[in-house]
Amino acid sequence: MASLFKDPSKLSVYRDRRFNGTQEEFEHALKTSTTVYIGNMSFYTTEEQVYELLSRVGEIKKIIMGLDKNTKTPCGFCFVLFYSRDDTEDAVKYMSGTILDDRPIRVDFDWGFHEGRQWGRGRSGGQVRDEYRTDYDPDILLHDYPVVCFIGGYGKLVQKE
Ligand code: GTA
Repeated sequence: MASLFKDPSKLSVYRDRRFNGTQEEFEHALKTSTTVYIGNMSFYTTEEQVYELLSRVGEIKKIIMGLDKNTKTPCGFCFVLFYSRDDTEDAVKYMSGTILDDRPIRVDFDWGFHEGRQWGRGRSGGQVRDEYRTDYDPDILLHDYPVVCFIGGYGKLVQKE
């Protein structure tokens, strides 16, 4: 696992298309940031539950819940800001795949939270990938968990986060 963190291009397969900079700058941000993205969360998981779980790896500065931009309700992701880089790396190492509210969460390095990033970018208001839940896309599946799961009680079958 340690070697994974030495190569910034392998820190995350996710590339935020709204990051306003070069690939090098993006990779530098991933390598130094103290923010993680958590995906594949239940829509019913609360900030308190996230705090309870993630504070096991380190002291948390802030949690920002991801919200559906239309309904303003949680839509399955959040950002967790730590104080230290070591704790950030531990969150990715040890918390990814942990079951929270019956779902294996995905903890990913993030380039840093900015106002506006808390909103789902999908046309319906939620996350983009939820709108593709019946499609098979090997590129998206590669880095994820081989599970079929249900999104937060709405009973919609998704491939994965
Ligand atoms: N650090 O993995 C992540 C991550 N994700 C998935 C979202 N965010 C992430 N951050 C990190 N790691 O601030 C962040 C975003 C934003 C917030 C909400 O969460 O930076 P979103 O999920 O609603 O929108 O973001 P995003 O990130 O633009 O969507 P996604 O899923 O990556 O989609 C990117 C492109 O791939 C789109 O063009 C979409 O049409 C296409 N796509 C996505 N899923 C599929 C699929 N299954 N099949 C085909 N195409 C797909």
